[in-house]
Amino acid sequence: MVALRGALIGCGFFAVNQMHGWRDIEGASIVAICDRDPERLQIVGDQFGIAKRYTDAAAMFEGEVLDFVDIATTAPSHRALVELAAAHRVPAICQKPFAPTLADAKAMVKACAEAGVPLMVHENFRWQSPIQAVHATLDSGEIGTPFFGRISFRSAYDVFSGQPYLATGKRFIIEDLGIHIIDIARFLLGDVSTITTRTQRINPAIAGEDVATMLMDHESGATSVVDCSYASRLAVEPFPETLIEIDGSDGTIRLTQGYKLTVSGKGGTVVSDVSPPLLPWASRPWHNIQESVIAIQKHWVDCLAKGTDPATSGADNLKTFALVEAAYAGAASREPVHLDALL
Ligand code: NAD
Ligand code: 89Y
Repeated sequence: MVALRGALIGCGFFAVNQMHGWRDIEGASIVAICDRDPERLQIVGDQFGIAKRYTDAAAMFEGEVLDFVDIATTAPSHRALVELAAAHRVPAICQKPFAPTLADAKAMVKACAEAGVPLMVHENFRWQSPIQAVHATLDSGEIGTPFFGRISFRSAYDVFSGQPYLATGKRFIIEDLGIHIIDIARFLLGDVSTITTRTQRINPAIAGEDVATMLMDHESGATSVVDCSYASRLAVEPFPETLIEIDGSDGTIRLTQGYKLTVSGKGGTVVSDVSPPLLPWASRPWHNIQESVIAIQKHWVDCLAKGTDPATSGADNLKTFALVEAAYAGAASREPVHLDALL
């Protein structure tokens, strides 16, 4: 197979995982990188042996023939970079959060649709193997029709040392982390019609909310609670595990700390270990997230080869992103927010 020629923009903290992923994937390779910070460009270029280096994304699109671009910058630059890719008719992957506002995200989806190029949001948490195992169990029909879910991420892990910008934004946990947990709720229980949200800030050293509790009505009739915290000191730090409870008409699913999956269903109770593999370049506790990076990258390569829409296409991710906007609006008003008004 001829490898797809990709370029990566943004050589920061998380991009290193994406570069490791691309190095291990058959069918695609990164031929050029870009960062406006020459120091980051050099570090990542040297680490992964990439000779073609640019400090300006426009110059890179002019200078390279690309099959796709992987945008790993933070949200403020996403719209301009996706629109640049669309203008050059280059398929694009864009890191989460998709954009600073829903209006930006909608414009990005439109630009790529009009250019006829695929757009995928790097919404990788649903690709974690424990989450895939929960999804497969639901698909099997073992617990019947789900009517309740709790998707929970509670931790006190210091995310600010690696990502200092997380401490300074007016918005924090819903936009940064809750977005993944909301997306998992959509992945498992379907699209959402209404969300009710409460937020708190417990850590006085940061600007945004570090606790969020959301109650969601799914179009399927199921109800879910999505709860996120970076202010919860537990006996054993669970970062970055998402814990899941789903109750269905014929049984229950529990994904508990330590990647233990308990399914009590039509065939009795089965307990299994759904720990993610520790890839050679990965490090605990991030290995769960790191493995999902490769999974979503493989999915992108498959989709480009087959001409199919990625599961977390830009259009799909508007529904996750709208929930983020709705959560902030509802936290401010203390009223439920209907999603159809936003989409
Ligand atoms: P970072 O600040 O460490 O890195 C971003 C890099 O992009 C910087 O080196 C910066 O110089 C560069 N950059 C910014 N604008 C640019 C532009 N216009 N052109 C070229 N380079 C530009 O940020 P990070 O922590 O690596 O986060 C990047 C993104 O990844 C964020 O959106 C974050 O939310 C996301 N992230 C995702 C996951 C996940 O699991 N999906 C985990 C962590 C972070
Ligand atoms: O930025 C966040 C993400 O996407 O996953 C975990 C994280 O790095 C910190 O909350």
